[in-house]
Amino acid sequence: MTLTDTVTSASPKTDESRPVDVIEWVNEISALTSPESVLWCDGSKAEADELIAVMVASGTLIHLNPNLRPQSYLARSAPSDVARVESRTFICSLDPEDAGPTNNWYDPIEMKDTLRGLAKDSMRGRTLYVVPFAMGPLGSPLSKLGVQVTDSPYVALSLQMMVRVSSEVFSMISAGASWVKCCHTVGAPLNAGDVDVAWPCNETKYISHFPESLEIWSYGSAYGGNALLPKKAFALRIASVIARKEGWLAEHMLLVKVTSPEGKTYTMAAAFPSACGKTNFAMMRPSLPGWKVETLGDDIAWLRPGRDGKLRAINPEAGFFGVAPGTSQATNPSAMEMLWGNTIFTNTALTAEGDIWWEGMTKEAPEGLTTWQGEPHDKTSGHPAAHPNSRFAVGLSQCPTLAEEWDDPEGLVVDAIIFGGRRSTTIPLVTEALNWNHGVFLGATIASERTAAAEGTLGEVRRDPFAMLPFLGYNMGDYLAHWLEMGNTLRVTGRPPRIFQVNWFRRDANGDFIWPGFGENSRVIEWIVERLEGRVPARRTAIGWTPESINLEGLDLGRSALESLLEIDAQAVADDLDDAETFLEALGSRLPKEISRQLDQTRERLRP
Ligand code: OXD
Ligand code: MN
Repeated sequence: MTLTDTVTSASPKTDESRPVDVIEWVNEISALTSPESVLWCDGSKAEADELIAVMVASGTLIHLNPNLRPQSYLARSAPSDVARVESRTFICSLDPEDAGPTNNWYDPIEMKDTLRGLAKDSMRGRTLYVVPFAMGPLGSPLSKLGVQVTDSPYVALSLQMMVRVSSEVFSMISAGASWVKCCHTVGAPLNAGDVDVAWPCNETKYISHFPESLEIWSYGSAYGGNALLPKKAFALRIASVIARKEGWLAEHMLLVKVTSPEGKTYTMAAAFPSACGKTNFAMMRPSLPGWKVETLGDDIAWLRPGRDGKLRAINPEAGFFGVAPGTSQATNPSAMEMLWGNTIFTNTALTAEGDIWWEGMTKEAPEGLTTWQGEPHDKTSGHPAAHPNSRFAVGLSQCPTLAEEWDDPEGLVVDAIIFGGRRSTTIPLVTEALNWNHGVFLGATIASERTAAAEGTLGEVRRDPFAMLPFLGYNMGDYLAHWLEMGNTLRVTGRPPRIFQVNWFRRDANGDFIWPGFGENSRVIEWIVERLEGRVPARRTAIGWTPESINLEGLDLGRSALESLLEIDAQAVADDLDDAETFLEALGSRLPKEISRQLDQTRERLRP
């Protein structure tokens, strides 16, 4: 049976399990966008095979050499559709104050009008896929449901790798569960006789969120977070709004389980801005003997007080959409192992043998590469062969370090929350917050330097509270207040996790990184665990508790290097506080007083 047969035979007949309100919504979108056919997806292997067959035939997917990379495919995007577009991402709350000064606000009624105008007949000649999905284990008290409609088979297939796609979701919606509407179109209708392109999209793009009606509309892009709506749009922007109402947290955090040599286990959730190595941390192979780090998630965590009152976390996703360049045997051997096959790559280079390659995978680029744009690679050109934001999409189950609890509906009790950023100076290797509110202040003042791959001035420090700046669905000031409030709740029901701040990226006078990072970060994890177990004293400084020492055994790093890593330069910290204050003051009256108080107290502690 071809995909088209499936479409025409399956669509008109009413499936009893399909909820009436989902059918009505799909009919409404379908009447607006005029697709050629409608396909209700179920997440099965047969469906994935059909989607792949359609895309290989249309040229959207290149079948990689099955002897080198079984069941794996490469997609090449349009050159203008290669990353999340923050400038085209909108929060359309009724009151602009509810979006706050850190978001692009747009009037919801006007936005709906604009989108309806753009979406009119936008799916002409295409199939509309209806994808029901769960964020988190099906039936877990921490999970949420959604349905994405999309006219991109690439997106429909990627969703199968990234989230739990299942028609069981329909039964749960029929039984009354709430769900988020995710409407996506690439905005590239096909008229009779038109020849399709490999990566249809539109130069006009809108990624619009309607927090009051729990809806997302995405127009014009098929790339990553713009189009895979369960990820940043639902699991962070919309979920953060739901979480505030319901008393939990939707965070841009990796989630790991750490086992000490004594066999004690700890769950850690860590927030880092984009391009700080979250995926590498999530799959860390500790250099310290006897330690184990197991993966639960690399990008998003939902944290909620459980029935026992303790803060519990799940990863709402079921796959990775990782940045490829820089991933290698040295930086992330587990990821390299995980990508053995069954993977969709986007915008990587293609080798002469039909395998993928990206900058950093090996020292030297192989001969005969084809670039992400499908051209022969000229090594002397200075242009990378893979796009700096090229990606792999793969299911969690392929991760060799996956923790067995990854699908536990109760989630894991969080012992430590870690904040980090990319800072050449000022921020020590590791600090422990003095208490929950001080930890919230540390999260509120996270900043990270722009890397060469990102827009903006190299090295410029961008404030990115909780690494949520592009991902928060409501007012940043209200968000900080919510974090403070969560501390109050957890103090009553249980014990809030301890909060830490790390910085792997401090540089010496020559501009070289002082800390080796990657598996050696286990030395910092060891210190964190020792703190949790109350086994090591620490130095109380103006910005929190810092180590008296870190285990450097077997590492070619002297005491003086460690001192530089832990150094607190009072002037640099004071300047950093001024910068943080300027950022925070822009939140106006919604900035919690407690955050200003934490800032004042830090300044006071800095005084000689
Ligand atoms: C991501 C990001 O793609 O944070 O995960 O930008
Ligand atoms: Mn991310």
